Amino acid sequence: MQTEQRTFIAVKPDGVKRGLVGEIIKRFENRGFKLIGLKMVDVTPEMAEKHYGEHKGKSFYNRLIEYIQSGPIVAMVWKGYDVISGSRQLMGSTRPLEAQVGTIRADFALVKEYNVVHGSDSVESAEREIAIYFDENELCDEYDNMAEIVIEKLDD
Ligand code: DAT
Ligand code: MG
Repeated sequence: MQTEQRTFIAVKPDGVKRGLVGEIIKRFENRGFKLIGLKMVDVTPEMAEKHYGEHKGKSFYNRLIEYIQSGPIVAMVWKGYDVISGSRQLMGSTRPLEAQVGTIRADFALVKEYNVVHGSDSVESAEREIAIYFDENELCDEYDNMAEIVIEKLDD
């Protein structure tokens, strides 16, 4: 069953440096998802540790925390039907060489350490991650866009 959700998406520092922000946003827009929050952020150590808390203790944790602070990210909130799994599908597998061609990670990345984009993996992590980067009053949901049209079609 399709449900309306919100998710946290970030263009990671490598994606920003490589000029992939527009390309990534375009793919989410094309899919029919609705952009409700957007900003550039220099991630602080506190934000990085909150964001990746689930990976604390793993061998790659320190590098991951460093990497997410290695330049600004573009932090976004997207809304839509099944946007959490839909955005994971658009992003592709964590390991770019295992991702399907046509996904962001397969098309623009080679290694998991620099895989260009982040997306929440569950409703709980989405709400937790949104709260790290946005105040609720920074989210703009009061406008009609393509996502509304897609949702109407689903209801037919
Ligand atoms: P995803 O970003 O697909 O949700 P994840 O949550 O398992 O993947 O991991 C977060 C990020 O950490 C991932 O995008 C890249 C990095 N990462 C994951 N597993 C790794 C590993 N074994 N070695 C190095 N970096 C890793
Ligand atoms: Mg993850």
